[in-house]
Amino acid sequence: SSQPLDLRLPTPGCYNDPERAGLDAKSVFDGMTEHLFFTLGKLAPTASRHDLYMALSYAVRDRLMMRYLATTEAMRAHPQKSVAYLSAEFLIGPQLNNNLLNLGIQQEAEAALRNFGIESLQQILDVEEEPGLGNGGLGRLAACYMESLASLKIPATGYGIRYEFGIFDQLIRDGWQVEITDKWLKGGWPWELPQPDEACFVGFGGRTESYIDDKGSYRSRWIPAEHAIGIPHDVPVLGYRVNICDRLRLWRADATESFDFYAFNIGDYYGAVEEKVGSETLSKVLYPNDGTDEGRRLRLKQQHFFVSCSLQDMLRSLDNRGLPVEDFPKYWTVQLNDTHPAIAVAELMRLLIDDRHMDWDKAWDITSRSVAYTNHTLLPEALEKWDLNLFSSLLPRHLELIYEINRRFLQQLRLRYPGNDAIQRKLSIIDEDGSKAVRMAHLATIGAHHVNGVAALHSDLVKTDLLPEFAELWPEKFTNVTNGVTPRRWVALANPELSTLLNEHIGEDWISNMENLRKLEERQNDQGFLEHWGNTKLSVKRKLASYIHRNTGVLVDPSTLFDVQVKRIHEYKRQHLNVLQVITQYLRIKNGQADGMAPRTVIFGGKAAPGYYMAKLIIRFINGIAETVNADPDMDGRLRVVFLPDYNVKLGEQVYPASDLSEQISTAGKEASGTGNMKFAMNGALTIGTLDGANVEIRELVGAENFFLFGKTVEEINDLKRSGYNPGAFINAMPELQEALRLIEMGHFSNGDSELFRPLLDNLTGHDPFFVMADFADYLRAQEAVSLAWTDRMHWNRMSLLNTARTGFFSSDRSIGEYCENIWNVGPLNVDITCDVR
Ligand code: B1H
Repeated sequence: SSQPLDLRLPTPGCYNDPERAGLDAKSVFDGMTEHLFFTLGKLAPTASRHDLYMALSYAVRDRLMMRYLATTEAMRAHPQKSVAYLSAEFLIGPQLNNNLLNLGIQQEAEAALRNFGIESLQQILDVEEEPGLGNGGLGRLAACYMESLASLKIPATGYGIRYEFGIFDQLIRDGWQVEITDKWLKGGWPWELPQPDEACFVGFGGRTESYIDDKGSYRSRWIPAEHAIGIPHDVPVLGYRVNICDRLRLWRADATESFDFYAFNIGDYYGAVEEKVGSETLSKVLYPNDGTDEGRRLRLKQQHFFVSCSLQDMLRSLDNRGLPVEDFPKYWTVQLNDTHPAIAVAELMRLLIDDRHMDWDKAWDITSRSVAYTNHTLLPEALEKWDLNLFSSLLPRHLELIYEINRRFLQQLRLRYPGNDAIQRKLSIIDEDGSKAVRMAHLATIGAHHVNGVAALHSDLVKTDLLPEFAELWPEKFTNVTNGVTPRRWVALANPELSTLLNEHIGEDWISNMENLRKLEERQNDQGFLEHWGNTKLSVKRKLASYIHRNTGVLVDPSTLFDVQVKRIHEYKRQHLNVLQVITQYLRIKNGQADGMAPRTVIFGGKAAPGYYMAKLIIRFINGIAETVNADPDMDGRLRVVFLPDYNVKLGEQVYPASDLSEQISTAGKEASGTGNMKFAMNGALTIGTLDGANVEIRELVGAENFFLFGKTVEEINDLKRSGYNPGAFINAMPELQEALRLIEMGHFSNGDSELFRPLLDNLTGHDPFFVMADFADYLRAQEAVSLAWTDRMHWNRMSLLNTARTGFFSSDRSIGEYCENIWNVGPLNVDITCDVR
């Protein structure tokens, strides 16, 4: 594989077509060669795959810079409104292939690699580590939205945190989850550009004081006890085949020696080092919100840290362009991705009032015209509340401002509802029941011009159940934007086999206008095409089967029905409902009652929060069933159970395209939207699901006849709750379920250990908080309908095709279009690529 070294410098200046300059295979090869030699210090003949990955990535990053700088330059020369998407999580996934796709140089890169003796691009893509800077759907949504913003040519910055360690890596040992530190930066990450010149200072703790300014006015100021410094690390986000390249600006907390500290403690060198070490831990790791006291304290610090840096950065961008601070809402629209960045409401007020000496009304006008809030959950445990003592010790000035925001808000309430003290207590930002706390959802709702939920059903529930009084007070504030996912990553990139088929039959236009998938409906009765459709799926399933064999040792048959549930492990998502159903199938096979049952490969994947015992036990449960089922010769050719370790974006890209059946089985009212459900459906999987989150809209769009519905509705669940739910009554009516529970209790799936799964059994037969028993019979019925449908493969393929054809609505381009139109009031930016920026 040794190649002659090519050390020529890149040709400077323009080519005939500046938009395609440097994007031919030869240029990519030259760029790689340069980077191998100069950036990586390697010679081509001895370069490892990782070296080649790095060299190609740097060469690709270079090729983003023209568009990236042209976008920045256009925004400097012709300022217009830009989106600031504030999110504690951005689960961006692997970058190389996405950038190749959006630039349109996948084949050129493959050709360049051949010159280094690499046969397929995939071999290099496999080397890439993904940054796990998020937990699940919420973080991945932020990443899809950034990609769509760029593809729609909307100027935008995603602001977040550059965690040194993202979500843990998951190992499975003896069936249990083991967490390993995610060292995603260890091999070097070529996609970021640190910008130390644009660092920002952020304070914590200390006290506030009043003073009289030089104009004789009384003012407050904050004297923080410590500081952190935020260093921006910018990741270019290129749109699909456009000249806009937006930016993800992730803040890393760095060491500080504050000026005060220097002045007063100049002798205390080791003390200074300690403060440095302390502030370096700020962006160290992604925290769950249910952690220890110290974990919670650090989480609030992280939130304030990245929000303050980001708002300072936005204000500075106005200063730099000579734009007045009063015009903030004209140039920035600030979206809060859940309440994690909700401190922005108080921090923007502080920056305007304390630093810019603006009066309250003006500052509030600017803040409330700029900020909007997306709610992502109704689960009480996920609604952020900060203990008042913790809050005041970290952010004393913000608490003062929040009290004033609250005082004015409660005054407004008193006028509207005279004498109604109950409503004041209920809506106050300060929770006074029990130990006092700051309710971040109330702060966000009061400060925002729009509040949206993430699916039609969820947005209704936000209005009726979560914030009903706020919705009555400000009906026009509340709206819905149903989530979406990017068709670039989740179809074009993840499913090249399907993409090729689509491109051949309906053209490539669906990639930027996904509603064009409707054209597929014309083929729904074309036998030949449906066969082709099925064979395409089969070939993708073969790849996943090979991955499963390599990574779990389990041999699975690609011709069986791939029945998949991948998502975070949580009781409300009800992986245990799925497992119980699998046990029933196992029993039916054992008892010779499995006629007409589709042969299945049941696949699970997902991480459990490290402190969530029941979720970890569910993983152990899945693995216990897998072990027993897969070892039983009676199950050969009929049933396999697989738990895929370390589910992440990269693995998702292999799983969604290879799935036949998508399990979306949460308790109605609990899953705000779901986004995996959309990725499955657009890749032609059929859904078995409850009327929850976006499932409702998926079913409406694909047609009830192409969706396997089961389970109680939100109303029925509420009725059950009201009348005193008793899972025992449901269990008694189902002999098969009793038999399954008895086997578990006997230790049949735990090598005779009858204690192992007891907490799970006690939970299900006792309170059953997520109504698993209540939905079991109907779930089983729906799974039988799945089996029956699978026997008529042409019909199945037709339903599959219709799922793909009718799910264009779930493109994040549509979601972002709605945000732009209804919430942000922003439009596209046109950028010409010329040589001027170089
Ligand atoms: C969603 C979260 C979330 N909702 C707390 N809420 C977190 C809450 O680290 N924390 O503390 C992290 C994440 N995540 C998900 O958002 C919903 O459950 C999904 O239904 C939805 O599709 C997704 C995107 O809107």
